[in-house]
Amino acid sequence: RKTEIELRDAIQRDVLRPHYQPLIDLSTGHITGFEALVRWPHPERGMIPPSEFIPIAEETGLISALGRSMLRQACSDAAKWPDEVRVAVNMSPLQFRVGNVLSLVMDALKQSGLSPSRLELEITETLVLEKSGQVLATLHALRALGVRISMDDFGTGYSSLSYLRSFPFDKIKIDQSFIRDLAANREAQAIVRSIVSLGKGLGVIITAEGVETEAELRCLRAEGCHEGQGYLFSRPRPNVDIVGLLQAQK
Ligand code: G
Ligand code: G
Ligand code: MN
Ligand code: NA
Repeated sequence: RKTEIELRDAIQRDVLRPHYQPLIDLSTGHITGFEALVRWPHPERGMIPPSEFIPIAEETGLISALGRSMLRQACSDAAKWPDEVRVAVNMSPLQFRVGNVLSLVMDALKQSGLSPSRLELEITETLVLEKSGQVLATLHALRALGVRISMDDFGTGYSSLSYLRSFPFDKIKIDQSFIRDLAANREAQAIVRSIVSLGKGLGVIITAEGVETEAELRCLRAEGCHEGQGYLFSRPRPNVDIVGLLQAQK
């Protein structure tokens, strides 16, 4: 396939770049960190979004090289941000199956000089549902280093609350489908309310994804949701814009 060949070439030439979307503390309005989201600047097709090539990268195994590159870039970019600002990196379940995630992370931290406590790894339910002893051991080892582990896209897929007992997450990110129409939709409100209460009980930070309107923000604040992310605050931006974004909030 043409896209696969071009993607392989783009990874080899190291042209994929993370863009960064801020995570906002909803009680103070301050930026606590940024999620790294991969972008592919293509000479003819413009900026290609990850939805168009992450699935191909996963099918072809290119996700290992892509993931390693994103982790390295995100850590070295974040190492130059102010000390209290964290970076969140998405990890494909395939990376856990194929490579040694622990040494990958340790290498990226060492090369960049980033403190482990400033790195968050976003994983999905699929990974935890595999209930692999090896995966669980890796997650515990990462956490022992001081790296934080977030459950991404919570509420989609085959959610089972039992995995929240088998692994201690630091953060749960509510999928954006629950945030749509939050202001007008009582069912969505009830779901968000119960996830926030679950988070309080477990001592886990709750982040709402895909916050687009002031009305959604008001609802999330009313429910006591800790953190928000979405176009209302900012679209994902290249690293050159990040220092300016942080200055502007002061
Ligand atoms: O930026 P956008 O909303 O288009 O991202 C789409 C999807 O791509 C999201 O589900 C996100 O988790 C995923 N994604 C973005 N960057 C990365 C990455 O570096 N690695 C992996 N595995 N997934 C990513
Ligand atoms: O990793 P994850 O699957 O959660 O990726 C987040 C995705 O959601 C990224 O592709 C990002 O560009 C996208 N996104 C971020 N904020 C918003 C938003 O406010 N609205 C919508 N529709 N998408 C968003
Ligand atoms: Mn994510
Ligand atoms: Na998500």
